[in-house]
Amino acid sequence: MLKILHCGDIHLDSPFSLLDREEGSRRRDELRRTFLEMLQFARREEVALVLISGDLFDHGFATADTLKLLCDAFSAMEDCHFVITPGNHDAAIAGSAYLSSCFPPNVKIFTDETLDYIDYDDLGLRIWGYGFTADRLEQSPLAAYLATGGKLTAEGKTALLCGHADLGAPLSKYAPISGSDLAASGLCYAALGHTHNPPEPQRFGDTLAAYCGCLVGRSYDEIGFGGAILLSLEDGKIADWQRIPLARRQYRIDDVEVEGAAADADVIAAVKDHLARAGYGEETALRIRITGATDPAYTPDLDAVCTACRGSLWQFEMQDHTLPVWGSDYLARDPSIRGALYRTLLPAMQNGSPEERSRATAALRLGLAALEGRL
Ligand SMILES: [Mn+2]
Repeated sequence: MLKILHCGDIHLDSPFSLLDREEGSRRRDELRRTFLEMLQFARREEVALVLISGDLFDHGFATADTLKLLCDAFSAMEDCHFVITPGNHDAAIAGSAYLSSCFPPNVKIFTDETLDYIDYDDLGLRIWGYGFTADRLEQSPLAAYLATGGKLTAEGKTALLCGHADLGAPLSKYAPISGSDLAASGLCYAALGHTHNPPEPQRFGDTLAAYCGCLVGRSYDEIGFGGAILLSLEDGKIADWQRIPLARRQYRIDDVEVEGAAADADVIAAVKDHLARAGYGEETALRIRITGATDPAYTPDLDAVCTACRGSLWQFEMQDHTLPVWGSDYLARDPSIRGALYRTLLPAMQNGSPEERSRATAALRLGLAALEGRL
């Protein structure tokens, strides 16, 4: 059994520019620590090869400390091979660590846009790869190679591809690789990077194409525990693959339905019930979106709900996606100005864009409160 670890989109030394300096520095430390923990995992699993499919760094210029940490860690695993294929956030441009630093001999870096390969005779592997040399790569290196009549399979070797790519997005500026080219390639596995929230791996002919996703989520745009893919090969075929969560923290966005809510107590009860079932703790940054039809006379106080429900969560925020139309037949029939207000705003609340919905919802709540003397 031959084990390969596929990781990417690590974005070491991310600036975390939305956070203050201290928190940004803490998060960069955490990212580096998780990367080292991933290498410890690879060592425990006796992984023979680590594929890093781009965006190891967040930009071309990694700090000297981070580079030293990496090179020391790679050197300490001299029995393990590492392959790095630079992506759009860590392109092999002038001044890049990839061109100037002394990575140890067990690390191979693809620094050219043209598809090329490295043979690992000891492992029976041929690893194909390419690297971004700018912040975009508008042609598919795989398509260009296949167009020359080149073959990717090799007698007696299992052929794998490692690269930062936008699979199935022909107009993408980030190495638009197509499923039909993968199907024609005869590759066993395509280790892809670029998509931080990884979709399910897809099969194209003999090729299993997988995104590893990011190692550690950095915001609500990157959901769940990040990690890597552990691939096991037997007799030149994939015997098993699994996602290994490695991040210590996660971002999550959950919807909680509060149909019929008429007071904060109703919302608090629904959110607490959801949290009790989900079992999140200090490892989770949670955004809850409350949904459903609520009493027209009720305006949720999101701060109050947050304070009541926060518990031990790492971060907690709420968004209101409810519509104040619960039991609103009386408003639909109301001949007074209240009914007119409701009937005017209802189409935008039900069919408008998210902004129109939220504006119409706020207008109805405020309008009803004013008309009913609750302001
Ligand atoms: Mn990335």
